[in-house]
Order: sequence, then structure tokens, then C-alpha cells
Amino acid sequence: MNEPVRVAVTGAAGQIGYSLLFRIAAGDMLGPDQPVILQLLEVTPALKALSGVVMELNDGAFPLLHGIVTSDDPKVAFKDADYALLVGAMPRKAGMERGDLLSANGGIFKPQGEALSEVASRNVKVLVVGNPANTNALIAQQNAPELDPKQFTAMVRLDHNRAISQLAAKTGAPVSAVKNITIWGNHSSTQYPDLSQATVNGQKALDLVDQQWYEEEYIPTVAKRGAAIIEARGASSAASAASAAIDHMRDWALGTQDGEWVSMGIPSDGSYGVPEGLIYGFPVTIKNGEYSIVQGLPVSDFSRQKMDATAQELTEERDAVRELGLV
Ligand code: NAX
Repeated sequence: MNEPVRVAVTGAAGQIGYSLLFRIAAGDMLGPDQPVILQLLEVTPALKALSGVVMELNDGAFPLLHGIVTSDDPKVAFKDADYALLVGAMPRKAGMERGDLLSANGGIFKPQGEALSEVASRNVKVLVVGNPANTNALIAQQNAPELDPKQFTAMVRLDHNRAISQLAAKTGAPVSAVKNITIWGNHSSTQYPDLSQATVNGQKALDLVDQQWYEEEYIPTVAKRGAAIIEARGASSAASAASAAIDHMRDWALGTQDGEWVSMGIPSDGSYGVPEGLIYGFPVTIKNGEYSIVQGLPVSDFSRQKMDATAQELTEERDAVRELGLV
């Protein structure tokens, strides 16, 4: 059995937290030999609700759960954290402009970036789930001068998983038969779920479906899935988001399978003409805890236009948070 690692989770009393914490405690994220200490951050008014979640975690009697810390202070919750899942964020409310949303989230992710820089493990792996995830990750990253920018990532894995599931349903194959889908860009409706390299049971996905379905049904269905869930459930995706966060961190920690890739929102190094520094969804492989962008994939005119449109949106978000002095 390994020494316990410290996993910080923000927004721990929220909907996603309620699924996520139990999966982490069960070993789904870091494997059956890796004990964890959960370090949970909430805003002060939610600490009471969080104490109830802690009671339930204790009542789960999870053998891998070696301790729980709760706090409303990021410097306590992030102390020596090996993994940090930043879930808590300010949701968009009716009538809120994008600038207001970015500014409200800046008030959360700037101090959290600073605290991570100051007190987390020097090797901390940070995943931002709270929306707007890519730009919140950029804000945290830019306020963490003592950490490597590559330690900050954003979640596009839920989109990736939705893209797998929709293609599997269309082709009648199990999800395990679907490989090498990419979500390029932003976790927003401009994301580009790309099937050009995807395979189903080893066959090219685009030989199995027609282009019109791909462009007019598949891409919008994946990109707008979050809204469809809110419409049906009366609440935003939570268990599937938690599951995607588990997948993202598990693959980052333990690696991807040979010959397969996953999608992660990571700082662009300029690959595929994506402006350097944007936190952008890329196809990545992972080995020994380090991700690398899959290089040399062909980019069609259709893909280019979609990849540029989502990059443009992220550039605008970055410019807006720059103007607000957040990065
Ligand atoms: P909830 O509103 O249920 O929970 C959020 C929790 O965060 C609340 O308990 C709140 O008190 C806490 N919080 C707020 N500010 C905080 C701060 N400064 N420090 C610590 N905690 C703080 O939302 P939930 O459904 O759990 O969703 C959380 C976030 O995930 C939202 O921003 C949501 O938009 C985002 N999502 C991102 C997804 C992705 O794929 N990247 C998909 C799912 C989800 O929509």
C-alpha cells in the first residue's frame, strides 16, 4: 500500500462534489492501492452542509480514505495537495453579462491560484471543472508563479465522453469500441468534437456515418448536451461531470493506453496553430504523469474553421480577463 496522497476539492458541498468525493474515496481516481486524504474547500455558509457530506463519507467506511480536512480557507485546503480539483465556481445567473461572470470567477480563481502557488505540493496536478473552465484555469495558472503552467488543466473530458457515447449509439457499438475522438478548444458550445481520426472497432468512424449527420446532428448534440440535461433534469449534469473529472485525473496520474488518446484542456504550445498560452482542448497521450499533445494529425478545411472559431472565443475570454487585470 502506498503512502496517502492529498486530494483537494473545491465546491465540495455542491452537486458534483456529492458524486465526486465518494468515487475518489472508493479508489476510482487513483487506483485500489492509493490511500487519499481529502481536503475540502467551501464558502463559509456551505460549511454546515459540507459537514453532512463528511458524515456520509465517514459512514462509507472507505478503506482508502485516510483523512478528511474541511476549510473555507484555500491555504488550508490546498496545503501540500498533490491533486486539486477546482469545482466550485460562480454560475451564470439570468441577466449576467460575460464580463460580470468572468469578473466574479476571477474573484475565486485568482486567490485560489495564489494559494496553490504558495502551499500546494510542487508537483500538484490541477483540474478546473468550474465554468467557464478553460478561462478559470488560465486565471488560476497566471496567478501561480511558483508552479509550472503545465500543471493547470481544464475539463473537456465530459464532452469527450459524450462524444464517444453518441457515436457508439449511432453505430450500435459498445463505447469501448470507440477510439481517438478529440474535443478541440473550449468547454462551451463552440467546442469541436472531431471524428476525423476516430475509429469504431478499428473502422474509420466517418466511413460509418454520413457527413450531414456528423455536421448537422452529431456536433450540435454533443456541444449542447449540457443544456439538454438541464432541460430534462432541472439541474445541470453532476454525476457525469464527476465521472469525467475522475477519468481526467486518473489518466493524468496513471497514463493512457498504448495507441489511444484522450482530450484535455491544456496550455497551448502553439501546436496546430492554436495561439500559445490559451487553455485549449487537445488530443493528448500521457506517460509517467506527463501529457503530450498528439502531433501530426491531418487538419481538413472543415476542422481548421472549427478549431479557429473555438480558439477565437478563448482569445476573447482571455482578452476580457486581461482587461479586468486578472491575468
Ligand atoms: P453547485 O452550485 O451544486 O456547487 C458549487 C459549489 O461550489 C457550491 O457548494 C458553492 O458553495 C461552492 N463554491 C462557490 N464558490 C466557492 C469558492 N470560492 N470556494 C469554494 N467553494 C465554492 O454546482 P455544481 O453542479 O457542483 O457545478 C460546479 C461547477 O461545475 C459549475 O461552475 C458548473 O458550471 C461546472 N460544470 C462544468 C462542467 C465541465 O465539463 N467543465 C460540466 C458540469 C458543470 O456544469
